[in-house]
Amino acid sequence: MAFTLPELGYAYDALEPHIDARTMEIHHGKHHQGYTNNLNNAIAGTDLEGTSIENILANLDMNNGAVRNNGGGFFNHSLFWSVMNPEGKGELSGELKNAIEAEFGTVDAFKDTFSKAAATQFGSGWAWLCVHKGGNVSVCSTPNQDNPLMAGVSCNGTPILGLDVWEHAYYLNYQNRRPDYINAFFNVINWNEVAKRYAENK
Ligand code: MN3
Repeated sequence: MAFTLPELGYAYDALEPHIDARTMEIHHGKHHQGYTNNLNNAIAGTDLEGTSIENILANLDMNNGAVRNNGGGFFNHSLFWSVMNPEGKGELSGELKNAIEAEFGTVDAFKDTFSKAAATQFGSGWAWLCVHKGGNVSVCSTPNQDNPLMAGVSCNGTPILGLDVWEHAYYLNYQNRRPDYINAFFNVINWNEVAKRYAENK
């Protein structure tokens, strides 16, 4: 059973003005489709075919560039689409908010930490909010399509919120202004989905 490109769950223009429709269309339809196709090609005929993406990443040979880059790309974008929705839908509350305040002090301090992780990731990569067994949360970033599920990566935990800071994620609308894109992301976070992932993985 090959991996398939997940549906967005909202229209390409649903995140405007924060993330523009053309960027979403190319990002989902071209970039994510490409990672999906290349992942399927990389695992075809191997023991990895038919296993879950989480299993593939947790047992990854970091020297296997095709699976590392495309498996990461497949998982990371699937998470990314799911943790966004149109502005004004859902807010941070409940046990996830408590965990964030326990770790960072305030929600604003969390946003600062997450924004810094996203802004200072040199070149292409991702910023993450992760949950650990017991319920603690942490923030980290990874280069390229790496993610915290990979055993060979310096940050760990289960990612429950991710922000793509590759230039392809923002360049059409924001050009070199990555900090503006990061600020805009906070307007479209689907906190209900992040809270669900927190509860499932704490
Ligand atoms: Mn991307």
